[in-house]
Amino acid sequence: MGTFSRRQFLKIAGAGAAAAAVGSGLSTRWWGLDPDPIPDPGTEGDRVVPTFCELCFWKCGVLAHVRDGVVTKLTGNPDHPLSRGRLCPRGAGGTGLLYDPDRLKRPLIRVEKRGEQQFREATWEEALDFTAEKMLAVRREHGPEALALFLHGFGGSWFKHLVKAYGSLNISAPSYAQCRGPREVGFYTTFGSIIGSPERTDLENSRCITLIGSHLGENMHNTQVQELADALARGAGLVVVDPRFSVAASKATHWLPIKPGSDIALLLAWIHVILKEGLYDADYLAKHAVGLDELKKHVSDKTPEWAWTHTTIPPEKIVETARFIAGARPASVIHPGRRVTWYGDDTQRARAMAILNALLGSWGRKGGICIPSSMDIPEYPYTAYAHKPKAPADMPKGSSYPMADEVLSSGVCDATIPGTSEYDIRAWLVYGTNLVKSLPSPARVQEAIQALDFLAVVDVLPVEIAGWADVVLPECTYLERCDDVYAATYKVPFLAVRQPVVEPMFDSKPGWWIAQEIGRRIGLSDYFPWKDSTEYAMHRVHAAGYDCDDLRRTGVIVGKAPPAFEEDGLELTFGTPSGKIELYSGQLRDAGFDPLPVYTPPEEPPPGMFRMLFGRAPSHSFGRTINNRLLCEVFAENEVWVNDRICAEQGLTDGDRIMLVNQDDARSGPVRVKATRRIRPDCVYLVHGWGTKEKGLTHAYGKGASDSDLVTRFKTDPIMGGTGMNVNFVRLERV
Ligand SMILES: Nc1nc2c(c(=O)[nH]1)N[C@H]1C(S)=C(S)[C@@H](COP(=O)(O)OP(=O)(O)OC[C@H]3O[C@@H](n4cnc5c(=O)[nH]c(N)nc54)[C@H](O)[C@@H]3O)O[C@H]1N2
Ligand SMILES: Nc1nc2c(c(=O)[nH]1)N[C@H]1C(S)=C(S)[C@@H](COP(=O)(O)OP(=O)(O)OC[C@H]3O[C@@H](n4cnc5c(=O)[nH]c(N)nc54)[C@H](O)[C@@H]3O)O[C@H]1N2
Ligand code: SF4
Ligand SMILES: [Mo]
Repeated sequence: MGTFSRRQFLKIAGAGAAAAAVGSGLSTRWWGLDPDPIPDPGTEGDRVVPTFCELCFWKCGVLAHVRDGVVTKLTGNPDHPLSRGRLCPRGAGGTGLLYDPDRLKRPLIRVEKRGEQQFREATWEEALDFTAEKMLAVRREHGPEALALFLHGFGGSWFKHLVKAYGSLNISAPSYAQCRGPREVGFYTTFGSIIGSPERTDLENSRCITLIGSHLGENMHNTQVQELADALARGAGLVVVDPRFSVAASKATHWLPIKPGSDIALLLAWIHVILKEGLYDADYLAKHAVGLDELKKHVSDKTPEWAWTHTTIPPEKIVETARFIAGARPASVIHPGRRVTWYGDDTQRARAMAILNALLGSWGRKGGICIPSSMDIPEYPYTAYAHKPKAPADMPKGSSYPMADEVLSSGVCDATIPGTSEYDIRAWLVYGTNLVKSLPSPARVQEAIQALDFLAVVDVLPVEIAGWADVVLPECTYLERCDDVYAATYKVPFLAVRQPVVEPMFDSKPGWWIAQEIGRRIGLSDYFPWKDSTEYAMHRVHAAGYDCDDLRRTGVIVGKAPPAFEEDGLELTFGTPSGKIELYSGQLRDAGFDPLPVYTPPEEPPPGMFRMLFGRAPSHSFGRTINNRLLCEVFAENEVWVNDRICAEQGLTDGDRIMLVNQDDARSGPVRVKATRRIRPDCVYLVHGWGTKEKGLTHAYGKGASDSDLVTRFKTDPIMGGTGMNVNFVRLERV
């Protein structure tokens, strides 16, 4: 095993005919996006099952309507604090996943036939025995820590449990080191708490909202978008800092088209103005913060004129926006962002944003950042994990990222390449994460995969990572299963339940069952005493003293919220070493890092090249929806945004097909040009997730370009190991 041709598209001997896409067409009507006069089925006679969404990780409450065994529409649960009666387009289009004819239908085992590799369908019995046998072999030969679990999504908890019981701590999600990790560390070192998910911003009460690249409105996290819309309707100010005229920018009071990678310079200049003009919340800082003098000294020369040379934003605009932002304090919030892995100095950018929030007095204040709470739901009682596991292998030899507070997926991937880390990872279990597209440096990911003894993938679709697997275990979708209960940490604490709306289609199975069956086969039955996931979840609900029937009927129980703001009588506390907000971070200093954020200009694009930026589209989640036929009716494929002046210079017109070729000669597939004034001339922009080479995704195949293929370089954040991925440059080549 481990030869070069490990990879093969999912070639299924004698694959059955595609199932009819029942339900498609019907649902589009319900989000008001389909102009065709489809007969309205109404709602009378529908069975309505409350559950929660898995089209992204916001976990909105859903009411699923079922008629004649078919899910006809998905609407937002009005009682659920995250959906408030609404879903985003992706959530409403969830039936496009349920009824996707390309879904994984049966377990698959890779076979090598006369030198040719392909998959054959297998029974669950066979696939699970095979998985168990491989996991036992890895443990016997290399120790349990040689198995790594990668995961994303709520259903991953069953596998986390399995792998902990097995004895490995190599459990990681790209949603940390490739997404929100630097933000958590930046805020943690300042306030002693992370931001977490759902974000604890109180946009609905804000009088001024500042978005540093977080493109709410395209980043479609439902509640935040609703709150942003409400705040704007009430007349709140909006400052958007983005090299691209985003949807949010189109609603903004001030749009600052910043030069990519120079945000720390802008933030330091804003801090400079706010300190110099005494616009900060002096009482709040006197009571809660340390390090103001050091901060004042640090930014004394970070004038708007200085920042202008780096950001290209005129000094008078920097002064005007600093006053605008400070004028609304404390109900003025610098949104912490979410995917902040941009340039490798991301923790420091997050620190600068945290410090600015502190100057505004917005942490723990209405319209700023709330102090969330959650309901106390006891664990299901099971045997304690027996092993004394080895520390994760995610830190490459000779380096350490001391402030990382979760395991780094990129680090575990690297540790799979022999000799890179303290010990080698030999097997991967991959749940709901498409590592080929979400980890940087595709070549390095391939090298790691080639070195594996065993790769098992649990997914719903034949995505890239499944094509590399030795065994593919088809999970049923979120509409066909019960998972654990969700006790959210939010402004209002709540408890939500995911319950099956229809029976699993094909021969797919829920993750809890797959994990339990593997557990039984590798001698971990004691860790899986529950009858099924419903019994598991309801045991917890019952133990917490809540009414299970009530929860199952309504889908959500909203708890009583303790005060979330200082104005409501909350006594603010901070989990930092000093017990105060640390404007100056002794913790970072002691670890050998800058105690106050320092700006270092990013590398310039080489002549004729443009910085490649990427982000989201409202109606898609990464690559997980590109095959969703309903959502593709709204947004069919990505385009590359190119400044219209550049287009004119290069003789390109809107709609031309080009290739993007990066600094290492990596190429995208052909993609249409969107010639626009809505982006700076020094960068181009793609919506992430497109450009699949998976033929099994029959609808998405060949559509759009993949940013992931072009992220051959990244810059690692020295503080916590996040991988800054906005550091690649592309040139435009005509097809
Ligand atoms: N519809 C939809 N919504 C989603 C998701 C989805 O897939 N689809 N995914 C969810 C997830 S997991 C995440 S992490 C979030 C990500 O969403 P966000 O955290 O909001 O955004 P990013 O992807 O980090 O950044 C994209 C924006 O940053 C701008 N940008 C790029 N470089 C710079 C720069 O140097 N400076 C500044 N100021 N701006 C810059 C880009 O032009 C773009 O508008 O979205 C979430 N919401
Ligand atoms: N180049 C580049 N890299 C990125 C990003 C980027 O914008 N560009 N974004 C980064 C960010 S913000 C994040 S959060 C990560 C996310 O990256 P990933 O963790 O890879 O998440 P997704 O892309 O959503 O992949 C989800 C996988 O889950 C599968 N899936 C969907 N539903 C289910 C289910 O119910 N059960 C199971 N078992 N599988 C399911 C889908 O088919 C898909 O294969 O990627 C990061 N990496
Ligand atoms: S934001 Fe949209 S996709 Fe995400 S959970 Fe909510 S409805 Fe689903
Ligand atoms: Mo993310």
